[in-house]
Amino acid sequence: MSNFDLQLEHWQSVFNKALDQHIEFHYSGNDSVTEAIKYALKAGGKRVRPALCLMTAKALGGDPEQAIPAALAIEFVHTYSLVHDDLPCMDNDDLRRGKPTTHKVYGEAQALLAGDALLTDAFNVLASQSQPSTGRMVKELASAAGGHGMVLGQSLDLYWTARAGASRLDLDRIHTLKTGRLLGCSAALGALAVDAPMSTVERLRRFGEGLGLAFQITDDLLDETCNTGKSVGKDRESGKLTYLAMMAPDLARQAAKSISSAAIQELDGILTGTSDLRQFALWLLGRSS
Ligand code: GRG
Repeated sequence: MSNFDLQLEHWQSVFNKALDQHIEFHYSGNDSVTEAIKYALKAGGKRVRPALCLMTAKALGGDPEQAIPAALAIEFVHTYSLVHDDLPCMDNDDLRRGKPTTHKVYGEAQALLAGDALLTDAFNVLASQSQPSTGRMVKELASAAGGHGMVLGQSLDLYWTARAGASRLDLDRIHTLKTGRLLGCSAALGALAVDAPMSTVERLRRFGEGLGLAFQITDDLLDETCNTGKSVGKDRESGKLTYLAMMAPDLARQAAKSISSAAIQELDGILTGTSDLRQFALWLLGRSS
């Protein structure tokens, strides 16, 4: 296990502890929607976005505890997006993280509601803090997740499924919106939580967005293996516009590398201690699950 794996495990465990506490306090009921919310939140994700958020707060010399509400809010939005993405009206997936998807266990209606609740509760968690940057953080998350961000990316992705004529620009736009915006937001919220100046927040947002795009290309490469916890090769079979539909695996790997290098350059010149973030970028690129 590398030093960085240990670092990541540390942030995952900090986050999972905070999540358990939040669940105990806010989702203690056992009604269907609450059970569906807990199932989706605890199904065992990599916690990449909260880890990036907490790591960013630390890299800027701040107290990562201050970024916990932001990390929770981001993971809530991410979890809602996966629950909705798996529904029959979207990707119609039976498996997520190697387990039955939320709608397979709780039914479509409760899964839809669980996603709605997670999205709304994310903003409750963020807005319940009283930091100078609270309003800015709410806006940052809304803009990354909403109709000019992840939702638009998802809509374009559905539009281009099984349809000819998309360009590389279309592909990059879809994934910058769908995956990049939330990773960019994770780094930006980590910076805002420790009151970093706007120029730093913007650089970190661009860093995260680049990582998101590289992450998606890696995800497409992994879709062809059996490691993702989703049905193998499903994206290609369903006519999804993937990087591998547009280029050979070697070229896709090269593209991910150069996008990731450009993202890492965003870190140059901002404060100190950004090496964990650099390692994070390299880890994302080389991940195998
Ligand atoms: C339904 C509005 C709406 C959006 C859905 C995130 C998303 C948009 C769809 C999920 C499908 C997908 C492959 C998205 C690309 C981003 C991605 C690789 C998500 C999976 O993220 P991981 O690997 O998941 O961080 P874990 O399970 O580790 O949390």
